[in-house]
Amino acid sequence: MKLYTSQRAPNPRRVRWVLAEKGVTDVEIVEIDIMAGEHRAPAYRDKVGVPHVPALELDDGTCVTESIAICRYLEALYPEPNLFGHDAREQAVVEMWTRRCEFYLANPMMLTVRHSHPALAALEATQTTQIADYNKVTAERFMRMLDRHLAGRDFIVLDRFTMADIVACVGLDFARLIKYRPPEELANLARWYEACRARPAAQAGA
Ligand SMILES: N[C@@H](CCC(=O)N[C@@H](CS)C(=O)NCC(=O)O)C(=O)O
Repeated sequence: MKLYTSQRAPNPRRVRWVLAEKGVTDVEIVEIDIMAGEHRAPAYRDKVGVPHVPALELDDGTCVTESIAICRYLEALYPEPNLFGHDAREQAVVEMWTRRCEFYLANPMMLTVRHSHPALAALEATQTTQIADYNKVTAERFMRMLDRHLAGRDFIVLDRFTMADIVACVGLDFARLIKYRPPEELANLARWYEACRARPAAQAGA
């Protein structure tokens, strides 16, 4: 298998983190330079179907994009440690929190960064301050809810580290590019965040 990835890009980092948690090392890593537009080159785009990273090329040539779909595929191949839930109940609540963290935290944080970091203007048709501001408000609303949820909990869902923790932590880490830090008063969020960042696998793709 080949993983097309890009250093510092948040969605590929989710996949690198999952590989590291599972101790998988036999995936060829192919670095795509987004800032140089390599993901838009016809050879890449036609192969994977979209001008995005990450993409996982399977040995039969199938290309899977969408970071969560890739991570689910990896979980099916390498079930332990489990990141998506063992039984139906666990899978439902992990999915619920993973989607919440993606829609209400990671995506808004990503838009905040892309619409405020000068170097990322090249990736947007129009870099717009209002989009950054609006999305920061959305993300911080979710952070406050997550902070309350994390009172007395070490992880976002279940009693162990899951995909939801990866998605949320990567989303917050990406915002460090603009020197963003979550509001200081969110102590439960801060404790959880530091614990996630301290995991050895957190370094993968960071
Ligand atoms: N929903 C997709 C998003 C993929 C995505 O947008 N990747 C970014 C890098 S994090 C990208 O390829 N950006 C290129 C661009 O915007 O031109 C996923 O989860 O994989």
